[in-house]
Amino acid sequence: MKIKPYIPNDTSLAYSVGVTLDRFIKKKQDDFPFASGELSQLLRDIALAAKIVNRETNRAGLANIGGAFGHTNVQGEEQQKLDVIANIRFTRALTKGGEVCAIVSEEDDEVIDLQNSSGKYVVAIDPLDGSSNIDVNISIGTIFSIYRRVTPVGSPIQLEDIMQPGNQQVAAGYVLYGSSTMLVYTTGCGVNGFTYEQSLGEFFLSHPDMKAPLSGNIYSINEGVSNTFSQGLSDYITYCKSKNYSARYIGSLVADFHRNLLKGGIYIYPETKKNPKGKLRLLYEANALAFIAEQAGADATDGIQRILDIQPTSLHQRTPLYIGSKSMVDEALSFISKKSSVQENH
Ligand code: AHM
Ligand code: MG
Repeated sequence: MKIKPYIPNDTSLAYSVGVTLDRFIKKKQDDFPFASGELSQLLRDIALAAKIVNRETNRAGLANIGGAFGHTNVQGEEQQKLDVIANIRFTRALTKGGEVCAIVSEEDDEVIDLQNSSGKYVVAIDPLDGSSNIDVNISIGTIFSIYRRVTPVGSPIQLEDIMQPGNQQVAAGYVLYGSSTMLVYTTGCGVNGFTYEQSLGEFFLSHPDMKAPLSGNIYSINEGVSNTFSQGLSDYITYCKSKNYSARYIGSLVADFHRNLLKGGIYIYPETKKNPKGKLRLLYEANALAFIAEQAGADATDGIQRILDIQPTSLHQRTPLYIGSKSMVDEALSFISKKSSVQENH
């Protein structure tokens, strides 16, 4: 009997589906011999909830789960049914896993204490961002940040476990429910993206070691409220137009961010008359994307300081956000700072 070694046959007829998210997480864990595996499990829990939310979003038009829920959340925004469903799904997954002691969610007024003092991690999450886009079949997303608690494991959670600046994140990511569903995450060693293969029920590595272009020609901002922009920001937008940059704004942060990360561009949500401190939330929107941006070689600031260095003072704190290709963020900042110093001189 002859024994024949297996030689992979890389034909285009049977394309290779590659590395699953599970296998990738396990491989990364093995790189750290003292890792306990809890963070890996936590990432898997999030991926599982993402698959369920993906299923719910895909059938939203059929299952009477589109539309408003009839309540507003703590920020006074109308909750969609899918906001509530996604919040339940992620909370359940994070509770069952046992690695998490507390959750901060856009959909809950207070911190959720999971009464699991042996959990090492705190998760801040926007379960379904851009949810006003659900009913019109436009991409939406989930955004999450993971922190290690600072108080000893085994003791009750404290505010200091929750109110950590973004530079303390141990992992962060987003799920984009778009033309395909993707999960993109970082643990501080680069950024990797996984595409969901529906028929196999698995995320596969599709975007290894993602790097943002240093520059780009896309600017993403809600220009409908430009009459309340600062002079510096208005000048920057005029500059973008003079350079024939493309305006692209979906109104779903994850989708706008993801496109700009791949193609090169800047996303801006500034201070406006309606949202004097910006609209986006520091703990579960800006921080996660800022961590990913920096890990991919891009930048994120509030116009004055690095997003990741902002010390949070309240749970649902908002922040202006300038995020994207490094040189575009620098350019935007140079316009903004010029005008604010002129105004200060008056
Ligand atoms: P949400 O968390 O209530 O969904 O709001 C966040 C969304 C972002 O996804 C998006 O970029 C922004 O709000 C759009 O706001 P606007 O309609 O003011 O431009
Ligand atoms: Mg949101």
